[in-house]
Amino acid sequence: MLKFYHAPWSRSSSVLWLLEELAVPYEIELVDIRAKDGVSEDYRKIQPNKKVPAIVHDGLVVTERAAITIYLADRFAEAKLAPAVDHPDRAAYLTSLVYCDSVFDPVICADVQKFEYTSNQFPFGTFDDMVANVERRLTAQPFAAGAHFTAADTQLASSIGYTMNFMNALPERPVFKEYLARVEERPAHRRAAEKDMALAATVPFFAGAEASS
Ligand SMILES: N[C@@H](CCC(=O)N[C@@H](CS)C(=O)NCC(=O)O)C(=O)O
Repeated sequence: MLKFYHAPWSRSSSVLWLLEELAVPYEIELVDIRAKDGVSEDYRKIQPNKKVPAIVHDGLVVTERAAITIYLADRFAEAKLAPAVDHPDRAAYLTSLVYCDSVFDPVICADVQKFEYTSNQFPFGTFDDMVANVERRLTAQPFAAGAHFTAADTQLASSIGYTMNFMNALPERPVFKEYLARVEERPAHRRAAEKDMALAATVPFFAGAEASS
């Protein structure tokens, strides 16, 4: 059984969506990343920085969201969520997928933390360049890798949705909203969102927030 280390409403939620898209059996191991005393030290033997997501599949540990997404979509290739290695869409697929965690995510974090920097000081470049790039790509094509939904969309759409709708960190653009509308109507997305909502209700941090609101 594939074991999935997850925290609801976090970066691992895109992997939950992907698992629902792949329709493979999996078992969730909740990691309480919002625990008052921090994540249990035991978890470090799975994920060296004690972060989610992580998976264990056939006795192999995979960490880092981009690696997990690539691994799962390739291992469960029958779901057709990863262009084959010799398919022309593979280039845009890998580029978009890795971009989410190597550029999009750090750029947003730097902006939220009000870092002042120039593009050549960090490998991820500037906020304006990132927003312009994502906007340009989604104007040119309906999905992250081209004409078809792929595993790269579980990451890109999760990143856009969370940072634009919940963090208000990404500027609202019609093309981002249209893209989210396209992908979020997928049954697997709805199933994952419902599962995440139910899981969040079991997390003391969110239960406490509800009680005090
Ligand atoms: N580089 C990691 C980052 C994952 C990450 O930042 N996860 C956050 C959740 S959104 C986390 O586990 N935070 C808990 C902590 O830092 O203690 C990846 O891509 O998988």
